[in-house]
Amino acid sequence: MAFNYISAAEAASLIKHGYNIGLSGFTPAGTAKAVTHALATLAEEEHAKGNPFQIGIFTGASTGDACDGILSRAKAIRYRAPYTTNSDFRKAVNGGQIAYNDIHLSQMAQEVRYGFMGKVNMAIIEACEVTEDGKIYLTAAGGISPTVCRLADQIIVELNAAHSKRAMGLHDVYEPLDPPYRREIPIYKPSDRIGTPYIQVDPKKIVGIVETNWPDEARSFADADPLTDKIGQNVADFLAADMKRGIIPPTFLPLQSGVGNIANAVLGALGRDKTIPAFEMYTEVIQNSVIGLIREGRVKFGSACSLTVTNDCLEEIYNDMDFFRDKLVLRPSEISNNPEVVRRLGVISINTAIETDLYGNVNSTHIGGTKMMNGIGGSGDFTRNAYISIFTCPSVAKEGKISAIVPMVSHHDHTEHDVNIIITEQGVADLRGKSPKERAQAIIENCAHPDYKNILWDYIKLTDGKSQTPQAVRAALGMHAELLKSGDMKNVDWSLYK
Ligand code: 0RQ
Repeated sequence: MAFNYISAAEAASLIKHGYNIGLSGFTPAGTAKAVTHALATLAEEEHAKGNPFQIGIFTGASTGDACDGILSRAKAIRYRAPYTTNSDFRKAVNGGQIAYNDIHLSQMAQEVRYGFMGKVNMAIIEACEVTEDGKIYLTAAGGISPTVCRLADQIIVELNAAHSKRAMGLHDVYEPLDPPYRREIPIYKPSDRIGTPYIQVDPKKIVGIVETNWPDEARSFADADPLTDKIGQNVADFLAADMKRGIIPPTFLPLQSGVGNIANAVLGALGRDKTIPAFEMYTEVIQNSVIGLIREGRVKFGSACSLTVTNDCLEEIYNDMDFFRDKLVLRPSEISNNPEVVRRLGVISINTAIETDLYGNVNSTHIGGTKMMNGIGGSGDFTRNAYISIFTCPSVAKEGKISAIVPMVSHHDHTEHDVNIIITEQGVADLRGKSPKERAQAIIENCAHPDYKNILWDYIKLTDGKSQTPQAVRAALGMHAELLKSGDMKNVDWSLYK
């Protein structure tokens, strides 16, 4: 069947006010860019004419400025799920202009299938190749593309020449059946492939192909600094010690690691620590550091949802596919982050906290309990099901005016039942096998910044000190209240709560 090659503006004109669009991508990797750009222009034109124009967006994780940024500035987004990192989107969400549904990334595709978020009218999928019989070959991310392609009434393909056709074969596309017909997901090791390297669609649903040459908006991360280096080293030392005492098998276990500078520093430290054997990754995002470790033979295999790497790194991978082909696989997010598989493989998860409380509850999403930062991402998918779940963060933020260790988190993402280890630059709190009161001791002594240790112990004195989880309910958010009042948690006056 001959496809209809159209411009991005023509493609955008097929999208109507009120539509829900399903986008490819996971992080800025592999997201649609050209049609969303044109859609922002269309929305602005419609708004100028006094017409409403807003859409719902279903995607894999964060996108880039060419989607979340430009569409939120154009006031074109009514609803969006899941994770995002864009600052303009964040402003619009916290300003009450966008309905944002921050769900676990592994659940996104199935909740769309279950109909929780409404119909998918149009899928916009970035591809490196599409065949006349309807095989779509994705670029740098799996995301929720298989699901939205199947559910959408119509599909637009952004055929992006910035992604080499050598990406063909990177993907393992697999969509589980829904209950009551779902079976086990037959992945028994990170390198298992269980699907096809393409998405098969009915070619009649492809209403247009937009040819582009638009590189991913890859972020490069800051070089490791002494703080992130120390956190990374603490993680590596902790894992090496756990292996030495036989908790982690000598073959090691697959790792998952979140996104960002700390994650990069952690992987750097793990790569350098030769007491840890070469390991595999069963993770959601592969960053530059992992590619380096694959080249060095320190990472044997990487299973992920996306290659969130800089463009020169991506180019390097595409140019050397003969080397990488049996060392990398990209999966849809419901498989890369699948709780069943994570638990079966015994994945060690490493994610980032905004704040953690004395008992091991973690807030990864909200500043001050109300303002959305990014979202939960895949951190919950992995944490709840991990062999060992680790959270890292600097012990303080904003020049020490904020302690990341607080009496009670201002928002709960990961509960005390799921969090095993907390690591800051100060040290490691091993919460495994401990009661809440024992956890508080470990967290204050090993993880809190020295400026806050006495403040936290003084808080404990306000409690009865005996209950299962000692809290002084009125004072529990006292450090947050002080931050709002004076701008520095250190000024908290516990006598006000006696
Ligand atoms: O503020 O941007 O003004 O400098 O938060 O913090 O330390 O630069 O760290 O970029 O890794 O972000 C948890 C948000 C950390 C991120 C979070 C302020 C701090 C700074 C950013 P500035 P850093 P990061 C992966 C899996 C979601 C869960 C997860 C995240 C800014 O890692 O979104 O891991 N995680 N998902 O100053 C007030 C505090 C603060 C604070 C930090 N306690 N109070 N501000 N900040 N702590 C994603 C995927 O699944 C794809």
